[in-house]
Amino acid sequence: MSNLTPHLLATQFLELPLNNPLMNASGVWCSVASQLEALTESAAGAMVSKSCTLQPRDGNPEPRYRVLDGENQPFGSINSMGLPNEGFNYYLRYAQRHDYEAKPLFISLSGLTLDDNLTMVDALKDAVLPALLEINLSCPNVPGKSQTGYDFEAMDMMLAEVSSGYQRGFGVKLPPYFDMAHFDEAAEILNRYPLVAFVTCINSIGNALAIDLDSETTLIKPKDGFGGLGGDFVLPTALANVNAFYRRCPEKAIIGCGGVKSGRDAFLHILAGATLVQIGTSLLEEGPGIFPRVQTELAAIMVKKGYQSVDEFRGKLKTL
Ligand code: RRO
Repeated sequence: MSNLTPHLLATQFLELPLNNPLMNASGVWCSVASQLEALTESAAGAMVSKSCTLQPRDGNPEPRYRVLDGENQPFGSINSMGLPNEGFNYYLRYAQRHDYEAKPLFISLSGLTLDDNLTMVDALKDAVLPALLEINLSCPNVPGKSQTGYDFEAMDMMLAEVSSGYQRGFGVKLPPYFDMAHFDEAAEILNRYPLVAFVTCINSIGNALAIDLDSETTLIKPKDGFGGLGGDFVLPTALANVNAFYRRCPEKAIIGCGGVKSGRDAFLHILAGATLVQIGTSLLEEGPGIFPRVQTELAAIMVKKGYQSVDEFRGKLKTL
């Protein structure tokens, strides 16, 4: 990395100073303490833990993640992990010993019920930590459960209850939306809640089906092969959602997630309005060494274009 890079990429998220705008996507490299420690040591500017439930979960049967390797097809992944995690207390204990000087930590909660979320929110509040709370409204892979982000009434109630329980700023992880009326309605609900300080767009595109031509078989086992899509397939959908909520929620910060494997992709997310940019599939495939690579690529693009800070071009997307 050039000496210029840290200066060029330094930014702020909700007034927290960051060395750079890159972080992991929840679910990738963040399920156990050794992975969280590796992220702390990495060049990422921030980090988030695996979405957790009140009790530990094994998740769905394997194979439950497959990379789509980019040979004869776009690069990406399909997963139906089914929320495997060590349980809320494990991540709370990690959050109590995290080095916040090194980088901010987000804790992602994905309770199976509203009550479970409220129990975890209460405990996190009582712990009085500098960790940032994110509520995952968009896990696509728990059999029999639909995504809260696709049920606007349930989403409204979740935000009302978490706001009154937590009484501090927090964020939500949204599923992708595909209809202008849904962008409008979701944003209108989010804007009712001033404590919703940030919005992460997008979770994986839910319930895709990847098939192996030779064996005529699904690539993953759970849910007859249906799973969340990540990687190249989702970048344009992610950019649309980042930009849609950036335009509609001017008081909130946007975290971009989806299809980032290069400095170019990170630049596009920031141009669309993202303050932080998450890396999922590519981090899983490449490991935490991806952070300095993408930073170097992003800085090179900025130098070429004459930008001296990411704040200069955030949200400055031009239209025809
Ligand atoms: O664990 C998962 O199956 C999972 C979750 Br919680 C999520 O939010 N997004 C995803 O693609 N997989």
